[in-house]
Formats: sequence, C-alpha cells, structure tokens
Amino acid sequence: MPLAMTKTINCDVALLQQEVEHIDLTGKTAVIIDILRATSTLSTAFANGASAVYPTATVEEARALKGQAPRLLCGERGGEKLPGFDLGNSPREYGPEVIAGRELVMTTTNGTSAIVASAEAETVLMASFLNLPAVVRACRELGRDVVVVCAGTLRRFTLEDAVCAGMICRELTGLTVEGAHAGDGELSDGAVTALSLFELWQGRILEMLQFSKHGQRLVGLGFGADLAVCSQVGTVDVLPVYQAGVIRSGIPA
Ligand code: 3SL
Ligand code: MG
Repeated sequence: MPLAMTKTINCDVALLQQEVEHIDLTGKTAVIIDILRATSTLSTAFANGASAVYPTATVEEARALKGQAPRLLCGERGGEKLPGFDLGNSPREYGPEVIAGRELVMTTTNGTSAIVASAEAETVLMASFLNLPAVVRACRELGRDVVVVCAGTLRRFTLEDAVCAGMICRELTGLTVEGAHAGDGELSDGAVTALSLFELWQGRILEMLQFSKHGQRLVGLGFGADLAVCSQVGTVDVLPVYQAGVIRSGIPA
C-alpha cells in the first residue's frame, strides 16, 4: 500500500532500553532491536522453523523454564555460551537441523531483557536487519504509533541498534532528517537521531557493524562471521511476536 494511503504513524525511538520505563507503551506497537545479536538470532531461529522462544531476563529464570519441557536452553553472557546451555547467541548455530520444530528458552545480556521490559505494549515485535521489511509491513498494517526500543549494551548506547531503528523510521514514514518535521507523522528526538545515523551509514551496514564497539568485541571473541550474517537486509520473512511470556511467529488472529 503506498504510504499516502496509510494511517499516519508517529515514531518514537528509545535509544536505550532503560528509557522504556518513562514511555507509555499502552496501545502502541513496540519494536525491539538487538542487532548484535539477540534479535538477529531470533529472526534466524524462526526462519529456520523454531516453534516458540521463551525469553528471560535472567539465567536462573531460563534454567527454571528449561526444566518444564524438552526445550533447548540458549543464550549468552559476555557473548559466550553459558555452561550447560545447548546453544549460544550466534545466528550461525541456529540452523534448521538444530532448530526446526523446537521450543527454545533464551536469555541474553541485553536483548531478552529489552523484550520483557516492553511487555505492556499492545503488540511487541522483534526486529533485525534480516526481517526489517516484514516488521515495517506489520507496523503499517497495525496502524498504531510505534516505539522502537534499542537494547543497547550494558546500559550504554550502541550504534548498530540506532542505525536499524533509523532505517525502520525511514521505511515507515518515508521521512528524511531534513524533512523530519514536515510530514504528517511525528518523530521524537530519539527517532530523528536514529534517522540521522541511518542516513550516515545507509548502504554500508556491514561496514557500520565492523566499526561498532560491540562488532569489534565479537570479532575479538571469534564471532566475526556473525557480522556479515547480521548485516543482511530483508533476507527472512518472519515476524517474531512476544505475547504472554512467549515469542511466536506471526501476529495471533
Ligand atoms: O546482549 C545481548 O542480548 C546479546 O545479543 C549480546 S552478544 O552479541 O551475544 O554478545
Ligand atoms: Mg546488542
């Protein structure tokens, strides 16, 4: 549907997940982003046939949930797989031979806590570059105001989440920084900041991930190949949705 025919959507961006406690998410669509690497890994897991993912903020909660069913225990702390876990947080571990038809419990340092913290929104979607077009399409169809929540890293701003947030704002509203306040939809200062960073790195997503602090850290940990995977735009058509403690693919009817 052309943008002109859609309802006006206001876009807000929380550049850090800790901002969420100051934002009223009631009646809105929340879009959670942790490009490196939780939401990129979630997009991959659903594209490869995961049936459900239970995100938890803590390792203890994850271990308790794993005990309730034959689920794969997944996630990381400090970027590394935890002792006794089945999988870490690299999208390259989530192939169809491992994931198809399985339920997962997942805990990551920043991504899963951002998901849980946004639960009061009307709809909570998980976005990465990989599934960005599917998320934008869903936001348009839902027609509600959007709050994009950047997970950040250990309460600090991260470049990669903000650039993806800016790309979502651009795709959703069609607005540029120059004309940010000239359109129908309202953009918050967070959204304009994200849009500026997207304009700076547009067409250079892999380069941006390699430039980012967390990208460099992952390279140091031996996960450099994950950057190329996470930099791809629109390669999977999945829509992970968080509701009542579990993420499933697609908005429930
Ligand atoms: O913080 C997170 O949620 C993770 O995605 C971080 S890491 O890329 O696995 O280090
Ligand atoms: Mg991150």
